[in-house]
Amino acid sequence: MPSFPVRSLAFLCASVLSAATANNLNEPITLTSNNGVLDILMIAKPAPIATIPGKPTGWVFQICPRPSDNSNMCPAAAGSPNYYGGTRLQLERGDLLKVRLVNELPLALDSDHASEAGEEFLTLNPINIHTHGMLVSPHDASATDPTYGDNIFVLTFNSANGKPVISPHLHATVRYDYTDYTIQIPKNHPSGLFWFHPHAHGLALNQISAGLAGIITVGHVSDYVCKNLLCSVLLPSVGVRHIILKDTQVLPGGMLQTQEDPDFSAPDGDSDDSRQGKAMGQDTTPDGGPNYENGNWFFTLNGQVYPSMPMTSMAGEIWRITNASGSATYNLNLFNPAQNRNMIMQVISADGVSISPSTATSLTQMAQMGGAKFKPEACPAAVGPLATSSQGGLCTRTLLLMPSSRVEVWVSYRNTRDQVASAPMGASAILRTAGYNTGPSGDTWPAVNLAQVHFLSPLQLNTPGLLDLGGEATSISKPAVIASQLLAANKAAATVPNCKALPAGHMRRVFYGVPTTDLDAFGLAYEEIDANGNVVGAPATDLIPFNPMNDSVCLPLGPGNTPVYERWQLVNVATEDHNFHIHQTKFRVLTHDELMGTINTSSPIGKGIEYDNIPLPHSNGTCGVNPPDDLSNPIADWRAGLCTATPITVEIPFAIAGRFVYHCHILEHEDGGMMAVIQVVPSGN
Ligand SMILES: [Cu+2]
Repeated sequence: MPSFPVRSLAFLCASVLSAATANNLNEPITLTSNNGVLDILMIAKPAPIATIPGKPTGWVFQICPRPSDNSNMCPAAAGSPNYYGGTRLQLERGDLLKVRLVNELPLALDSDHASEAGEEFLTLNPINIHTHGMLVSPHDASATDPTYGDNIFVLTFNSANGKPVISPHLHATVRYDYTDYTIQIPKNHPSGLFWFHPHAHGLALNQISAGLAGIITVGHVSDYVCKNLLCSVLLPSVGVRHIILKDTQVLPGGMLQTQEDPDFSAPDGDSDDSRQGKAMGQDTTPDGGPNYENGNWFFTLNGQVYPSMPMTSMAGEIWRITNASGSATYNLNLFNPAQNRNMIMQVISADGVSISPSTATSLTQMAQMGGAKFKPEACPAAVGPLATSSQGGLCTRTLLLMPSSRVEVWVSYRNTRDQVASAPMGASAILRTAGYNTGPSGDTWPAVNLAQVHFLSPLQLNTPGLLDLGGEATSISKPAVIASQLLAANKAAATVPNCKALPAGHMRRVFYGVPTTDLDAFGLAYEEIDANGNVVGAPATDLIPFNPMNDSVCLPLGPGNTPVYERWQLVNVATEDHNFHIHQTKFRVLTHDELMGTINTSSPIGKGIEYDNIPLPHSNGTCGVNPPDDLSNPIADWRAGLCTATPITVEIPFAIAGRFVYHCHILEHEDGGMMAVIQVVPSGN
């Protein structure tokens, strides 16, 4: 019977492979710029999601090259493109991104905020787009150029849905059916991973939860990975994957719920098979909410539920991961069942821009650089002659991705000593989110197994312990060069009377929390502090929900429209986590030592890690929840020492003029008011 084991092995391999290929993770649909231009039609429309059981109808961006007949229809596509998974726009530095955004969305019938006074227009489902993380102009349309930049103060309505009643809440230029955008990418824009999504205040959660998001890649991984000769020889053997994380709730009747409810599913202590790519609806909710029993909450990669990821590259893979969920936080790890622990991964970039680990000399500094997104570990040394090559690398076993976070990691099989090694036959791992609780008054995001990883290829012999990072993506993106590249747009930006620079040594302080006037809302508060931490001018008294008529922060660019560096202290007085995101720039988290020193404007963007969103951990204590009625003022409580917050101070270079926003990127909170306007004006000389 010598042939039996061979035949059975062959049969086994064939069946494993066919099962795997059935749901292998596909790359997103990709559109690439040509001769410096990417000119696309982006149609927001309803479509069945074929990759989710029951094929619920979501809202997707159908994207195609701009038709030569100038029509607003994409030609019929072959096959059944997975638009829900998300499209990738591949650009080069210096490119022009031209978008015609078309609104063919249906009414938004389950929008919570549409029932609020003055916000009824949200039912009409207006849309816009934001290029998240990009250093580009938010310019307005002008007499000579009817197109918009990365500007969220324009809303495109589908005229088939009717016309809005104009109210003060309608804080945008109203357009119908389509809007043209022209977004110039500076020549020194960092290479890396960014994304695009709608930014209509009050509807952002609904539209993104329904599927409206995709990614933007600028340049190439080789711009910042493997800049030395040894590593560059290896790079062609490193696979690259783009992973867009989305989540969507499907009600018991099969309808997709756009108003995502964090209480859709009960927390799950055990990791049973029912959580492969989805969490079940629960039959009771602690706050007496709807009954979601027999509903499903899908957690997809590129729109696919619990796909397989066969790793066939000879030197591992770089995963470019985007959290494109509306409100969900992912606490990612790669679990190796045979070793019963989470595998170590090298961090290549955070929020799309490569990190510069060479500036960190200790794990402590790395931890400060990493903030709360990574628990950094030294990268294990390689086996053999390349044993010293792990100097300076940042490795981790967990990735805390709050909404809008991106991370790039290098993944390869690891032996029991965490060293890069050839995988034994049949080695596999599970990409999973371990679940995350955002605080006493926060949300509990479920633990879900997201994908199966199969290590199928023996490792190339000369694979080092970590990939060399050149850091070019950050070192080229000097704010002064960005400002000079965008000089014309900066000069043309609107001016504001009495807009004054922040005095040297002063900081802006932004509070996050719940307004005393509306416990169902979210708000920010603003004040200025001097070098001794004393409040200058009007102190913040209460959290304020978003008011587009109130531009809380204004600053002019420096002489000759050069960048201005500011420090902002972010104070979360709420009993749940939030995060900080600001448009049109990136920022560094200051270490304690840096905070004690003075601003160093020659210290480039490019030192450490450049973020566009960071977690703000919840306060501990009783701010905002004091007797007799549990309605105390959280800011007053904080000043009285009733809670401890963990203020995070960031250094922000402002190089781009215009009107834009900063906000919490948990979109339930942003839609609920946790957003404010900032205006950067030209210097006038
Ligand atoms: Cu928040």
